[in-house]
Amino acid sequence: MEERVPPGVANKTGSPGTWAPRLEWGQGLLELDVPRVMGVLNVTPDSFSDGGRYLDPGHAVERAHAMVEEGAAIIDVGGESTRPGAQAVSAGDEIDRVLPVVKRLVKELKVPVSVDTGKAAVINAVTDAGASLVNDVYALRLPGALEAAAAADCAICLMHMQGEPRTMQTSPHYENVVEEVCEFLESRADACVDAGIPPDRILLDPGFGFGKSLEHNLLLLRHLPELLDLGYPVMAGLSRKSSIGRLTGVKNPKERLAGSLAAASLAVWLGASVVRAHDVAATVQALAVIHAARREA
Ligand code: HH2
Repeated sequence: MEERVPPGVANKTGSPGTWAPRLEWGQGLLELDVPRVMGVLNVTPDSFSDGGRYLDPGHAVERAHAMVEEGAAIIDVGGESTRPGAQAVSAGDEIDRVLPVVKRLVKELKVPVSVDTGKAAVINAVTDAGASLVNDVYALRLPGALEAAAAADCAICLMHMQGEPRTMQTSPHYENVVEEVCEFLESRADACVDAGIPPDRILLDPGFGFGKSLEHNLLLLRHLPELLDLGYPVMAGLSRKSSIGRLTGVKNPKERLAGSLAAASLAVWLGASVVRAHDVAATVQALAVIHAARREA
């Protein structure tokens, strides 16, 4: 495969790469030549930082419009919390939560709509309704998910997670976290390509906080360029997460903005093309500075 290193990020020989990453789906494409922000919209009662705020579809749609105005390039709708210890939700309940919102957003927004799900039935329902991206923390490993995503015309975000949400933070263990995450994501991307999903529809995510200690998260952040070597654009989701809380001593997730901006900025400096964030306006502003500085570099 050609060496796919984004402009401004040093490739293996030390010179800046020229690859212009992009994400495609049936009806569209998102150029990733500038870092993009994916705005988080959780229509759940129990998400770790915004649970309960957007359960009402009207409020959710309003919030999505506000995030687009603030500069979000993608809106990610989630109907099941994946925080450590979260209770599982049936496919039917998840569809009931996300589908009315997705239907409206697809009609009303000019930006692609993503759905944070791993269940085949939900993937079928939301892609039929016009969602452009499936963001799957299970990396399409749940029964029927790979087939459902391949049959739809959507882009895919494949995320690494050790274990499953309820127990993943109990005692995460790796011999070499960077190598293991890269190997896992490469094998899942290969599985997608084998199933007929074109490589330009694939985004990779190391899954910060998903079966990882603080040290694992920091190693993955520092070594993000190794993930870029796989030849796919990378997304990073560190917004308000407990790692930020541990590093800063800030207990309330909503008060972790400064730490989240530092993490998002570092991730983009190290090559991430998309940042998943709750605080869209501030993140867009931070990334504009990082992008300009990286181009100069
Ligand atoms: N993090 C969360 C959820 N989905 N998807 C990707 N690709 N990457 C992430 O880092 C990621 C994700 C957790 O954040 P949030 O959605 O705010 O919380 P909850 O899972 O409690 O709804």
